[in-house]
Amino acid sequence: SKPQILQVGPYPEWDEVPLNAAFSVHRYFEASDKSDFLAAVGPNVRAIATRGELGANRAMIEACPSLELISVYGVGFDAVDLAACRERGIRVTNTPDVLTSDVADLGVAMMLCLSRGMIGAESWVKDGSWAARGLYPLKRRVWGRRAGVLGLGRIGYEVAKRLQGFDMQVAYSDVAPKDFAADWKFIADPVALAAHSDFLFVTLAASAATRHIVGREVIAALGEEGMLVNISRASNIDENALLDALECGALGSAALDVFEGEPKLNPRFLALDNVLLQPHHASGTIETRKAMGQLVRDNLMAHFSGQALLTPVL
Ligand code: 8YV
Repeated sequence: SKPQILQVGPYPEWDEVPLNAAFSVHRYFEASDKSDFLAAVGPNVRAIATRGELGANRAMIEACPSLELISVYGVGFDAVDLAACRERGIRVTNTPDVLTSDVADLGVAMMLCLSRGMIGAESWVKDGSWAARGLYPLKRRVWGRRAGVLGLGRIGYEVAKRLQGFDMQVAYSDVAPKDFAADWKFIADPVALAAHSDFLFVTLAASAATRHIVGREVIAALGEEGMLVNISRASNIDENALLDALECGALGSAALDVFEGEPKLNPRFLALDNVLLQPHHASGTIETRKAMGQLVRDNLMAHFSGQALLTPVL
């Protein structure tokens, strides 16, 4: 009698237990033949529990004719086919707010880590270079320099606040100036923002409209001393343009938490020494992931008990 749900990707144990207690769960990620599995369980599925980066595509949604709700474990819902949901009146929820500060923290940590060369510096200690070769090469400061925030939403705002705390000069780009951002310079055009920045943070919700918004022009404007930090989605950046610029030094460096085709990434990234590569874990703290899992379940529970969804997208 428990509602049947489709679970697209794995969750931590602390989420699996209560999810399985409340629902009859079909574990898509464990099926060896995904389309056979969907054909078998799809007709009974009333909700999908997924993850930000996995989403739910049209084929999956169509295989579930009784689908009522998609509950996303993540703030980004770009991987959910919203058009397919709208056509059928399927509701969608995400997990905003609970992850904002952790995502901002990781973005700023990546900037500091890469600018000060902390990964290489640790190797310098561990491999004996400090004793054998002497002082570690000098790196670039962060405080006092110019930071651009592309997309001043919830996460961009928390990034900007932190950068201000580091005594950086903060500018931002968005569709319009924000009332709450009077301390920060508004620069509408992303290319102009990049030209004005030593560090450019990409904090935009991804959509078809933002695809490759960081393209060759933005990257060229950021320039050979500039650093790009991406804690949003890979699709916001033209990855080939980024790789070309990093390889020839037209862009100084990049700190990236997201990649096209992740968790596999373009091997060109692995050959670079002007990058900091992270495994899409900006929201990955125990505290935040527990809150995200709770919100996924609370939305499912609200739906099946006829209450208002807590954090609806659709
Ligand atoms: C992932 C994210 O969802 O919030 C988002 O949009 O991309 C992340 O929080 C997380 O890796 C869980 O799947």
